[in-house]
Amino acid sequence: MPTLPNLDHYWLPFTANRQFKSMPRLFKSAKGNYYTTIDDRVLLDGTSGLWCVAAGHGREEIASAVAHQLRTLDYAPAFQNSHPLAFEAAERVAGFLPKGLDRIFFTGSGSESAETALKIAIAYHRVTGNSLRNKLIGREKGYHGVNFGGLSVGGIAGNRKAFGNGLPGVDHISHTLDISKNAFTRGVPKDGGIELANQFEQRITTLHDPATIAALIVEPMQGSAGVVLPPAGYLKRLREICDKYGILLIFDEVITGFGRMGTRFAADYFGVTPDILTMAKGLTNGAVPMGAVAVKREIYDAFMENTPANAIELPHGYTYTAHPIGCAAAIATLDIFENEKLVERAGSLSANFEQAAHTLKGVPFVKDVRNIGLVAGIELESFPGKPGARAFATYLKCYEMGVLVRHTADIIAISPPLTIEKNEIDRIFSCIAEALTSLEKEGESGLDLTRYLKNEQLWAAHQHERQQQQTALAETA
Ligand code: PXG
Repeated sequence: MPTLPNLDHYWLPFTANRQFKSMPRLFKSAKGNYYTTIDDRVLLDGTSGLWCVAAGHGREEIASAVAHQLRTLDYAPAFQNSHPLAFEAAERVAGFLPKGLDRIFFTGSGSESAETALKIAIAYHRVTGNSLRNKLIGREKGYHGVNFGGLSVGGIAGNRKAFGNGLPGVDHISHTLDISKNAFTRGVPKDGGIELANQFEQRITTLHDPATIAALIVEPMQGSAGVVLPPAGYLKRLREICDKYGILLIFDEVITGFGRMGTRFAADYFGVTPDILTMAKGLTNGAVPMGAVAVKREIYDAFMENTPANAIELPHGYTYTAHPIGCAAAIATLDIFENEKLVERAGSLSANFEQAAHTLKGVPFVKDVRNIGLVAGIELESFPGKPGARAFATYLKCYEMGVLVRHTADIIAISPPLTIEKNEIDRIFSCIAEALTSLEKEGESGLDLTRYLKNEQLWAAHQHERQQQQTALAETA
């Protein structure tokens, strides 16, 4: 039996800690499209970690670039000093982005990228003489990380309600999910996009003075809320409305960036260029915590032109902005994307992926399948009175069968590494089908957590016992 670490001290994020510690699911290594757990289960990674390991796990190129950088320059002060890789990484990221978005601010995560983008938007209007423009608009079901700005413009009630009021001067527009009309649509829904986007204009003109709105922030495809797609024409129309009223459009591409849609960014997929674009995750293949915010050159120039010489143009930044290790990892990641044509690979696999995802139509409990690029959301009917339980049991069953899937509420989200093979795509969806079919047979007893991961439950009990003995020994000593 593998020995467990002491589970007492680590407080896990977005996790039912007591439940987890009664059934710990610990990974010890990863290579290519697979994880290995501490009891040697091999799991096909259907989720790219948390949507971040786009180029597959254990990439030597990244490991050696990072190791070399650590030995050469482990850290350089980020304020008033820098290091050459920061500039090289920014140039490379700019070269990967849609034309025009070529001034790059580095952060340490997606959440920091969201805060940075919102702050730049407000500060931009101030620096150009429009200090009244300081309201922010987000969307229902939006996820922009967990810091107060992102939380405020975000639209997932469960993430917001524990944390008070958030920022003032924030409003939200509707999400675009309508299962009653669009269930099992392949790719983006065809209808309704313009009407939905027009609600934005209606909201800002009826409830606000549009001249007080600094920015609208949207995920082109909502990831965390369970894969919510924009209907055709929706994002283009948002762009037009923003232009009409002088509002900055921010795309949060933390999930959709780096090939996930089969294009470099969702901006490329939809042919809509935002004024500001946030990223993280795939930027370093998940290997080093790092994010970035790209802004249009005009925005950067406005700060340079409207601030006194020798003054700090943007009083914002982090100790770990453009960290040398992050920059080394980002450059190595972009090299892999280029050398292996990963974006093109994702694009050409998308049709197979869509086909495989939609084989779930007709499988027990499946009420919608949504897909785009290498992303699929499978929405399940909730078990009456136990929201989320069915998707959680599906995740545990798939884990037992050797496939890692993500669950949020009663939605399963699939987002494999872009290095996934066709047979592996088929395996992910057939595993989900098998899990759901057996859950149907088992009825409510299938949701009983004591049925799952017996090995893990045994360790947890064992570890608990050991700790109790140690505490008793310490007390008698
Ligand atoms: N914006 C978007 C669009 C995201 O998806 C963040 C910001 C925040 O990034 P950081 O690096 O601060 O976590 C995210 C993160 C999931 C899941 O399974 C999604 C995220 C993170 C963890 C899990 O849906 N998205």
